[in-house]
Amino acid sequence: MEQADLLVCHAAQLATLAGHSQRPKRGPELGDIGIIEDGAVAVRGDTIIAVGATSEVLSRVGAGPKTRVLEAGGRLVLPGLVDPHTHLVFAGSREYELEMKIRGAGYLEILARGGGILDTVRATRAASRQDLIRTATKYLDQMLDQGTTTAEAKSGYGLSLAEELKMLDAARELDREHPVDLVSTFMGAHAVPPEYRDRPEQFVALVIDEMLPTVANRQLADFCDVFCEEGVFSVDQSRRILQAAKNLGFRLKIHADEIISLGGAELAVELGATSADHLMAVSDQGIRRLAEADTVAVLLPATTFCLMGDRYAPARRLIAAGAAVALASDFNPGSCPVNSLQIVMGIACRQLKMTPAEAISAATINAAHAIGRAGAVGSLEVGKQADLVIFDAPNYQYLMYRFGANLAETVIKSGRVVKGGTQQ
Ligand code: IZC
Ligand code: ZN
Repeated sequence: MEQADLLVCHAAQLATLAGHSQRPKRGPELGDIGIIEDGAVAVRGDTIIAVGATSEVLSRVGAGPKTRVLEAGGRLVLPGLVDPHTHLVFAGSREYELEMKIRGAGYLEILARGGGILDTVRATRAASRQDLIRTATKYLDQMLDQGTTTAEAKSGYGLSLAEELKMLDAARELDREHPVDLVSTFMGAHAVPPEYRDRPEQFVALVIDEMLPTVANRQLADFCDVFCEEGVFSVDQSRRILQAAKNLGFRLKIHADEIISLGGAELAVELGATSADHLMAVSDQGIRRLAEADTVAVLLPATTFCLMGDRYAPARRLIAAGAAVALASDFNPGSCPVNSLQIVMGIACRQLKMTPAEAISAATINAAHAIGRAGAVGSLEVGKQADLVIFDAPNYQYLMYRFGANLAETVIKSGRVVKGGTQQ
């Protein structure tokens, strides 16, 4: 009998999210999270070797004197949460924007005045790679503490070749050093930097001709993303950048239809993007296209909340149409300083009207699909990476109900207990 190194047992509820490693969940599938009562997970090394009812797992896997046993009685066990959209690496902060927004200033208005993203670009350019790593480590520690075990991280506050490389190098080192696994996205087309203000087409050319090939050569990012938005990058510019990225082997993401309905969702589907993100202003046609495509619709309701918007992404219509919906934090210094997926799921339930089960599917297996990692993470299945969280919640509905509290009690990343682990 195979011996387990780690055994989590007697969970009141264990949600496996199993059966969707090949294709993301859509429609009613989102509501079924594969609950096992009195559930257990057995781990050897960094891999899951058994999942099921505790009695069943104990009959298949040996627990010797060296096996660490965590009793999860009365608690909820989920796969480690996956955050598929963050702007993790940056310097500085923009708390002053809060009062500007309270007084009625819009996000794009602040950016047009040279603030917003461009303020973070100034701070990030002035920071060393080591400064960026130190700051991001603090944010990653907070994320892990709240149950996030895999995250995407975008560049896009450098906006010159050297500065973008500095950000991507920092992300690579963070991926190596920190328990949270990072998937890197190159986002040189996040904003037009001040030195190109009067010649944005030349900046697009710089992204296409210099930045993309260098980032590809150095294998510094899996994905390429563009902020396709009025006053930022047009649909035509976004298409050219993303097509060039695709030709170099990048997988694609788009900041699509966040504030103005430009057709970003349609562009994402046209280019075969892995995800279309935001979608607060997605058109009916965009919803239909997403429903027919493999492109994952990544919704970021904490951003709408922080922007004090009155229009949330149409999650119910997307789910009803058959789109594969995921959730992410959008953690960044401006539009969304929230890095807790527990909070994001809580907002998704209340404002997107997603059910607790749908929110969990969206922040685990579907989120893993949105970053191309569903083969390794996002569900509790034999052979997958042993990333799991024990929540101080008697059932999965309770996790959403206790909005604002951090209920992640024990976090296990690649088979290693990285938080808690005191339940004997
Ligand atoms: O720093 O404002 N929306 N990019 C697009 C952001 C928000 C990040 C920021
Ligand atoms: Zn974003």
